[in-house]
Amino acid sequence: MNAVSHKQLELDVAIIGAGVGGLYALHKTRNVLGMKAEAFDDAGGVGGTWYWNRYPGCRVDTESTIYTYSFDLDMFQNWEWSERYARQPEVLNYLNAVADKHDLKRSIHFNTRIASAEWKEDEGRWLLTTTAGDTVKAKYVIEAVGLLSSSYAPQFPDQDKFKGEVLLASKWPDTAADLEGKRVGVVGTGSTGIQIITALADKVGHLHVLQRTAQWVVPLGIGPFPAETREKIKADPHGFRDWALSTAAVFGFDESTVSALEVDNEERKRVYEKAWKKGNGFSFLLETFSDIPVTAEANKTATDFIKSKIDAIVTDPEVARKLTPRDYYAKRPLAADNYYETYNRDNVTLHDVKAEPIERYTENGLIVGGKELELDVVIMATGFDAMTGNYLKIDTIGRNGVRLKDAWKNGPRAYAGMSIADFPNLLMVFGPFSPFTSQPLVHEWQVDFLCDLIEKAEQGNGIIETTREAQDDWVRVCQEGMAGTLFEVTDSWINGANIPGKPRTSMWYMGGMGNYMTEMNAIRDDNYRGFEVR
Ligand code: N01
Repeated sequence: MNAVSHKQLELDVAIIGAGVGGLYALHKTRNVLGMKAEAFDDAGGVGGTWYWNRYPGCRVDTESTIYTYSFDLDMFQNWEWSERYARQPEVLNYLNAVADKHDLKRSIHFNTRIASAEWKEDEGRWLLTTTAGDTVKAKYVIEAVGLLSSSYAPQFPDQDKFKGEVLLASKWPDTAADLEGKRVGVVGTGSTGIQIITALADKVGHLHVLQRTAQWVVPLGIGPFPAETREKIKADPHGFRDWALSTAAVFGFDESTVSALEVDNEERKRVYEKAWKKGNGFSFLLETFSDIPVTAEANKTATDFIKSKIDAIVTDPEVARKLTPRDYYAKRPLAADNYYETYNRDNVTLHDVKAEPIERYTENGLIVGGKELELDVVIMATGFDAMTGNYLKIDTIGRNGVRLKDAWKNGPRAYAGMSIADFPNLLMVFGPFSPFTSQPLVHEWQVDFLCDLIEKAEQGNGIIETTREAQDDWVRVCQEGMAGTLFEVTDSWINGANIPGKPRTSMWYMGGMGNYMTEMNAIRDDNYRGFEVR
């Protein structure tokens, strides 16, 4: 749809974002509820994070069987994923196929950024304004703006002097130069960085990894799509979906209920070896033992095991030392095949940029620890202003002139990950204080819940609010849940510590999806307790 065709558009539902959550929200509100719904996205196509993240090696690290919608039963049962962990082009292809099959694209305004949103109390409508100055009035706004979508790209001084290319992984350009044979620097060793590093090592001339903080990495277990899971889904799609949602992290396995400390060394080693062989970061963290993210003692059993793998795999002891983290294993768990093996290659050099910082660009590369590192390309894999970044980019003004950026100045506040006090009819898919899980099935679940709220509101005056008390209670429960984990004390995007100046705070419901659904179903049964639907 044309970016400027919506001057003074009037809608029932405006959806911001055409990624996984936004596409389903559009399908549900327009095709199922029959409302006048349209979506808006900055990108030139559907896919959200999968539209932008086209860097080499990009793929899901949730099994493809779980990284899917379930609402289209035929696609859920029969979509032929080629690999256990789908690559980015395949995920994007799938999302395009969903959008095409359900005729969604005609209702999406691409290349359109919503700059501001203002609640008009007297009209009971939101007034959205695009960066081009077009306006949209909508009764309900569903923000599906992405948890990990607002790129964080620190700039080193003198970038303009550099004659080579600087590429941002999360906004990878189609026009990116061929990297074959080049001297490439990768800044960042999170999920993005490790995928790039393992994908590029045997293609580039020399790879310089600029690592500030080492992370615990386990294998991913790349391989063909597991036929037995396909059969399971075909036989009982709803049963499979409901089981996946009943787990804590929605990663396609049941979390362990056994403490790492209640078994002996031999059994622990057996469990960790099995998980290492199978692959998958979330599985290693949560399917092995129940308390790795909870107590320092249990955590140490996991990190001791991974350290033993680093020492066994990496031939240069000094490189192995640099690759060994000092933190708990309590960030978003990382997984990539042959990650540590990569550092045995002659054309890969690891730089510890905490000890020897990146100072500035030169014409020919970067000054790192006082010395010039000659580079043709620098890849920034420096992460995201997670969870709150994209909400705060929209200047959002709620009831009585309350600005979202003020309401959230000490960290976000929200009810059930879906609604914010003082911002009526502004609904979020996977907003702050949502469960800490994989996303597509959870997005679907939340969109269904939001649509139940909308249907109920449509029988009345069309207003959905959240009470401040309910929001405060929810935030308190989430903060208490986070305080019981090592995620709280380990710097990462999960608690906002990765962004300079961002309030470091809990932003998650840590009780797991199963408990979240139980709680939300009880809220629904209790006449949508905490929501005021009028
Ligand atoms: O970002 P990150 P990401 N100088 O924040 C470093 C999802 N995802 O894009 O740790 C030097 O994890 C920073 O160093 P430090 C997934 O949920 C999923 O990799 O702050 N370095 C860190 O090493 C994931 O968790 C998939 O010291 C700097 C890195 O940049 C989330 O997205 C794939 C720096 C950022 O790591 C985010 O992952 C990709 C600086 N000035 C992403 N600033 C899959 O499904 C930052 N860093 C597999």
